[in-house]
Amino acid sequence: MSLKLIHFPLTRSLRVAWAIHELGIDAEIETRPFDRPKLKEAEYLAMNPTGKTPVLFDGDKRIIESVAIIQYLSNRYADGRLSRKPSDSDYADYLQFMEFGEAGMGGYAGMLVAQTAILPEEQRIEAMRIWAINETKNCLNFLEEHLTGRDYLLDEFSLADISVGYILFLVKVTRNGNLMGDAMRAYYDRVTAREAWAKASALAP
Ligand SMILES: N[C@@H](CCC(=O)N[C@@H](CS)C(=O)NCC(=O)O)C(=O)O
Repeated sequence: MSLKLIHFPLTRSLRVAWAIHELGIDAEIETRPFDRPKLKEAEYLAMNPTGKTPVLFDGDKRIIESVAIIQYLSNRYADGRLSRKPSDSDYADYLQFMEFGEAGMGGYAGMLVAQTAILPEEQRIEAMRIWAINETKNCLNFLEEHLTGRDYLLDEFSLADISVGYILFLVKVTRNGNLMGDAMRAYYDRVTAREAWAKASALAP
């Protein structure tokens, strides 16, 4: 096995670094500064032609898409730990929340990041900012209801918490944590108190 993650702090590669530590997988993590223009240069495009982060290499095999990568790592290198199988009773919830973290919330969170943090103020569009906030709130309300009275999205910590937990991190770092309800805040504190999160989020170039 020769696994290598190209990691950029704060970005979706954090999901992968977090999963690597949770699963105790032996992988090289090459950490680079998150410099968006560099992701569009030939050296990086040769690794990930979409110019996005993350990218993981398993020998010659390249994989992009953070949620796909963490499932790959669990199923191929950790006996499916933190994943669920079709025969498991919580399989439907598992799939739902794995997808909800990125397909459901990722686009809105990305818009939130752009419209409240990344874009210079003069390039922000107020209607887009409000749209991103409202759609994010809608997603957070769904999670708030599900998490009320629960510690994790499933009965125990799983990859679904890594998928959703990372997006909540984006909501927090863009100073939109006020959109989160009480159950969500407690949940965020719980998942980010984990040792694997601490190790992954401390990675620096
Ligand atoms: N769905 C993809 C999203 C990848 C993505 O949008 N990554 C962002 C960072 S979190 C990125 O590379 N942004 C750079 C850019 O858009 O220029 C995944 O989960 O891997």
